[in-house]
Amino acid sequence: MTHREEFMSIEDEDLEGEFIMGWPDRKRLRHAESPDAEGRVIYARTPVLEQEGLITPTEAFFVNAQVQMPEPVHPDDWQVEICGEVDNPFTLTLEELKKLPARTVRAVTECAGNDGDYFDWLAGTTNVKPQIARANDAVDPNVDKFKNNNMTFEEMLERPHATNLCSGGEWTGTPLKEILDRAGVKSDAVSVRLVGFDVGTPNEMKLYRAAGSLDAEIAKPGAINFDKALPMDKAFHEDTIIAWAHNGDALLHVHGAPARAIVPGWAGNWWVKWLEKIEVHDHMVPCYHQTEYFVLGKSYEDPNKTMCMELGCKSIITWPRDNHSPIKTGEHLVRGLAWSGGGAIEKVEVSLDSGETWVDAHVEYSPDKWLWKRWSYLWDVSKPGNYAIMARAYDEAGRMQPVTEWNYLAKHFDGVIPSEISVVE
Ligand SMILES: Nc1nc2c(c(=O)[nH]1)N[C@H]1C(S)=C(S)[C@@H](COP(=O)(O)O)O[C@H]1N2
Ligand SMILES: [Mo]
Repeated sequence: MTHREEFMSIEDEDLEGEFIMGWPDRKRLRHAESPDAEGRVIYARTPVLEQEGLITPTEAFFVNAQVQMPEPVHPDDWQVEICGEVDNPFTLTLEELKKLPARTVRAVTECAGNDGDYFDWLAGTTNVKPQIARANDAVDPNVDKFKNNNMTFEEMLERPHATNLCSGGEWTGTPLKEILDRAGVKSDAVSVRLVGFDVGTPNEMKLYRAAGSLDAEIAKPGAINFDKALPMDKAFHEDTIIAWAHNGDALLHVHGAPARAIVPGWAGNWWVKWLEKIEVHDHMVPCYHQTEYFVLGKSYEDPNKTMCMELGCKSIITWPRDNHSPIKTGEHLVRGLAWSGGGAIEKVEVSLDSGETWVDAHVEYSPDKWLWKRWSYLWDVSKPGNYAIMARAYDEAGRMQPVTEWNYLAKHFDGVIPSEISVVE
């Protein structure tokens, strides 16, 4: 057997042979892709359980878009317009944008709907426990239908659990503040509307499902550009940037090239991709994806719905997971990731007895407050039996996981999910 044959015959699913640059190598992380009819990726999940380190490689970074992916625009043909309640409206080409003072920010991007199905599992309304997918798990074949607003209510109910929609990235761009300061924002400004050049009709079935009935009177905006209106203080935050680079390279089309917004701490939907307009307003613009789609509330009729803004405080156990059972008595490294919309993670606690007692996990040092941190706990288990292992995170804002209550659209899930593990001799 040649080395090549030997390497390619490895059957361990984590070590499936691959050749990189002509050399045998272990399997590398890639996202699980959902393509459209033309084979172009329109959705992809990060293999978050298998990730090493803090930065998700670009080939493994999740991809999401609320409506259809737009056709790409050549960077030389692109410009962004700054207008509205400003003294000096102007446009910027990519070259001009790059001449402004730049900043690099490392942060977690998490989709507001990530792992939302756990809300119902924790509430006990379903006993089908959702699972965070592994790299090899199949993806949703119906994403195209969903994005084209072409999905039936039944298909909506059958949709797989929305999971693995979070990644860690390094983004380089221009602080939005630098752009706004040059435009001279008027004193009555309240919000900065960021507009993408992608256009589409939002999916209706998701709102019908959340409202609980096809008779509900849901908002139907028709074909719209994806847009979000940032409140002034977040727009002027030094880490809110208009990025043209991701993980050391130019942005990919799927991530919003030529330039997109980075809004650390706030859910992915604020991170407007394919930016074409920055519009300052003297009121909070009622963008559809702000008033209807990304809101927190007790029900569709709730008169006190609030727009989704910063994420909660969250940890996940990446090992062991339910499907690793049974494991043997002895030493095991319980490990995971923790992040928060409120800033740096300060502490992670682990429970090995279903939440009765908690011990401090080791939290790895990281200088980046918006990025997740790795944590671990060396567990020496001598008694066979069934264990529920839990983790909970604390952030610098003094918040403890979980922060977010059950809400009818299942957004910003940050609950504590036990890993249910049986230990054998
Ligand atoms: N223009 C535009 N920007 C968008 C969206 C969109 O549909 N259109 N989707 C948002 C959502 S819901 C998420 S979770 C993130 C995903 O970013 P990514 O695909 O780079 O991971 O982009 C956000 N920015
Ligand atoms: Mo999202």
